[in-house]
Amino acid sequence: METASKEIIDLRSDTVTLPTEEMLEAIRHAELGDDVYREDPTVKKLEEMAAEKMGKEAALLVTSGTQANLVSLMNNAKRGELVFLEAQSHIYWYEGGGISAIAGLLPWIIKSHWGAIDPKDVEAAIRPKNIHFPVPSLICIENTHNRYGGTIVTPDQMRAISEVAKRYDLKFYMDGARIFNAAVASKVNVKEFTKHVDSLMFCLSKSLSCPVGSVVVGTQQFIEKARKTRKVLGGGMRQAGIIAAAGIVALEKMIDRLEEDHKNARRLAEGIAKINGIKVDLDAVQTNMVRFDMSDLGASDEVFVLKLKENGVLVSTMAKNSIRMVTHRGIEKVHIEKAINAIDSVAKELQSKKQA
Ligand code: TLP
Repeated sequence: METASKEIIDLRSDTVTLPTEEMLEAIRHAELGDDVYREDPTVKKLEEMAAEKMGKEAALLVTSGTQANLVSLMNNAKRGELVFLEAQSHIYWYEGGGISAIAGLLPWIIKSHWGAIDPKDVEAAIRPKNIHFPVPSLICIENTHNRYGGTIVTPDQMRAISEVAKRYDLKFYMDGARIFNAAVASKVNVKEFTKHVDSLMFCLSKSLSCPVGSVVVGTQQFIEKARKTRKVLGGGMRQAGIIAAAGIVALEKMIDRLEEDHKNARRLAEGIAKINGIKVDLDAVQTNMVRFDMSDLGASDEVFVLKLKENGVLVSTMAKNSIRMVTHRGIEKVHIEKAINAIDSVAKELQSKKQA
């Protein structure tokens, strides 16, 4: 199965991937039950597989990455407590402020280099125990880091952060929406990353091609509590095996192929790096995303996105003059070449207007 339209090259996100034929087959034949009663064998199987893969005791299927983060925040900290977050993190930017509105937590943001917060900055942000200060309880990281363009927080960097967490008795959580991209690109087992955190989530519905779902992973006790929190948030699902069935195929078959997406992202980045008016930091292209600056073209990012769309290529904006492209299973070599050509012709058109 391919992306929704054959004419359009959709580089907006890896969330646009459609399920594989094998997933659809698995969904069709999944053994089902009521998962709120814990009677769905397919969900149980996925959760066991996920826990095992991540080297943790237990896992819980949830509806989305946003719900996974919310459940985990609510589980890891009490209302009014302080959570250390990377300043460009998805939780802080793109989850509708749920961290405060629903979880009642106080985000304390820490700037970073390419998404990897410096443990010294976390340490400096921890204030002494004092009646005036909110109680710090949690450090969150994101891996790979979305707004930095899919950059990897390395296992070494994670270990250093975990040491601060342990020293100050804080929990350590990872939004690992794309942690398999990090593992495949680093050529290490995903456990090299996950062993440093107490809990994490990863998404099935992004580069792994599933239609729906994310998974929260942690200790048995954490997941028991998460099950209740998920129910409170309206995320208790009944015959959720139809979602889990695709997730099982994803864990079995869709991880190794991520390398292809990474190669395509690299090819795309190298191709557009040669285009006049486009600035791309090739060192930041570490997984399946390419982020570039087009401020020299003399047009707004909105105009650029629209012009590209007219040329059959969909991309998204991340910030003023900053464009993101994400490679995924629906994108092949031939699409990469077409996308580079489309970007080249839009850049030329905008530059000739700028000079006129
Ligand atoms: N990211 C989406 C958009 O929301 C920006 C995308 O297209 O990349 N954590 C990270 C790191 C994410 O990138 C996302 C989704 C989520 C959490 C939330 O997942 P969903 O969309 O399933 O709620």
